[in-house]
Amino acid sequence: MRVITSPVHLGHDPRIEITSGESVPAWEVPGRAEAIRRALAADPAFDLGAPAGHGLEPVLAVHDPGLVRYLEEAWSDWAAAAEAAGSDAPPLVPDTVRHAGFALAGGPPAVLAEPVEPAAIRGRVGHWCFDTATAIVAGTWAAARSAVDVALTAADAILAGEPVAYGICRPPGHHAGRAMFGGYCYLNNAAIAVEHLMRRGAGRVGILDLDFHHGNGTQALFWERADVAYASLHGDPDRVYPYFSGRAIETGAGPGAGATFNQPLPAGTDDDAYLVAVERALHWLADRHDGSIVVSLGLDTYGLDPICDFTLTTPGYHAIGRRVAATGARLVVLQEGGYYLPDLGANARSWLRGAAGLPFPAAEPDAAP
Ligand code: Q9C
Ligand code: ZN
Repeated sequence: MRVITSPVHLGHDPRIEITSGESVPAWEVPGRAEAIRRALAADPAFDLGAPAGHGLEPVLAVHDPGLVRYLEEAWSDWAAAAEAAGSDAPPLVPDTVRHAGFALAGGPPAVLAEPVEPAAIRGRVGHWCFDTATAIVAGTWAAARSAVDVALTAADAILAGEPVAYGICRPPGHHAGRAMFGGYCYLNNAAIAVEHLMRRGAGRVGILDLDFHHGNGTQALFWERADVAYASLHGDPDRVYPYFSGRAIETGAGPGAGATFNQPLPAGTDDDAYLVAVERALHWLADRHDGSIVVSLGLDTYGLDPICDFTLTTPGYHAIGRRVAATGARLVVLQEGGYYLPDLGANARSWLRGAAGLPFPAAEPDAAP
């Protein structure tokens, strides 16, 4: 199986996130992608390669040019302001975000059509970012762009006839929308891959979002689209992040009415219950795509994940990968979350071996250096 990976993500090391009023060590760390890469490199079933640069055009096909411009210049502006004040710039996190209530204070609808991006650096970040867990640091923009190239190169592999390709995307993407970022995500790798596949003649593309968290960004991007069906399984937003989307009543709108399918799941969801929900999602997706599915693969559904509450297992991932591949669709599998580093590589390997029709590995291979 083709695996696309790039070292550029290493420069994105946000170090901290702000959770429940405290600055804590970031969960979304460079070691995540490294753990996966090492586990796959040690298994001859996987053929690791570098991404090809695809430029900004596929990014701008999905994201607001203002967001792209912002992400590109945020760190240098922030660092320059800190330098002028004689200090080192800390990771950039908003302290005020554009809550929906601000729209009511903005005047008549004509004025609200284009919310104004403030000039101040501390205001700009809250215009685009919706949480306090998604810091910008020196290497963020390069890493986010590189994760997009990883996703697009994996998509190219299935356009060239491969049945399955996997991209070790870092940072992840499914929380990022057209004009917003958050949830450790800056650019929506999966959505950009979907758009790329469609523009190259793949027909309707299905999305199966298996991250523990609801992919609010991906859902919003395709909310009114009839030609992209989005199915997600996730922790119930009544209980967990991102709280404001992922309910079963959310099914799309306009031409996209009925093309979104959410299954919020309870704490403690195990392999068996999860596989039933996967079956339901695949059944729903079956006549809504023309032979390709982009999988947002979060491994934060794992029993030992430090920030989530499902109880999936390493062999469970093998069964899920096998089941998804049994659809016969070509799969572009893109990494999203997953925060238990000791088993992250084994879990990715297990899922992908299932998808490739290979047996569950009897033992961990020796990690390559
Ligand atoms: N106490 C992804 O898995 N904060 N993003 C959660 C936990 C943000 C998750 C708070 C979680 C973002 C790609
Ligand atoms: Zn997640």
